[in-house]
Amino acid sequence: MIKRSVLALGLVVWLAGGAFSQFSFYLIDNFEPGEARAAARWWKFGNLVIKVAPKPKALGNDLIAESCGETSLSLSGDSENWYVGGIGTDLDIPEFDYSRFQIDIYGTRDGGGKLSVELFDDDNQNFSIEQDPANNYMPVYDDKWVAEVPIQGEGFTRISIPFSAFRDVNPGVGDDIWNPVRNDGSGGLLKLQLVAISEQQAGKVSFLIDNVLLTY
Ligand SMILES: [Ca+2]
Ligand SMILES: [Ca+2]
Ligand SMILES: [Ca+2]
Repeated sequence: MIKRSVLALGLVVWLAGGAFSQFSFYLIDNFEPGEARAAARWWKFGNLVIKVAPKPKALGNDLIAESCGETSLSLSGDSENWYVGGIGTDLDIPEFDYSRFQIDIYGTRDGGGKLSVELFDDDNQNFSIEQDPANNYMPVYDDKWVAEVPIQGEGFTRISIPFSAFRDVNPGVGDDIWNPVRNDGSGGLLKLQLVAISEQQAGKVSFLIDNVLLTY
């Protein structure tokens, strides 16, 4: 009993340390009921169907699965030419001091594929990402950065991508420089999109995501 209290106290101290340390993480969403972040109002595009769902049971002890709480976001849908659809959210990060994007992904046997992580930074100093509906919604004045990650099988896989691994997919548009920090009137990093791509040209995806955050 004493042992357990000491352990619990240790955990509380550790958690408090994390909460107050200056450079810990920026939670975009963990999809827990009642914990929706102000910044995390997701929009949806394409054929993707999204819903908050109970977290699947883990096989045995699994620290990452435990960190996913009670509920996750389920994403599923059929693809047309590999493309299924995606979700996006605006980001509002006054003090940006992060070096990585992190997400936990729970795949399924038949619904694998890839997740395209897309970040947009403001390069024309107007706190807005202007996009061209006639050109696949590509930014007109700002950078779009992309990294693709495979969706593994069942269980939560924690993915941590350094921003240095993202590539600018619109060279010549924006300044082609990763500048997520707010300064000189630029809004810095303003938007995140997650786009699902199936394994087959006419296939489907089915997976869950959790703990979407920026960290270092
Ligand atoms: Ca802009
Ligand atoms: Ca660019
Ligand atoms: Ca830029």
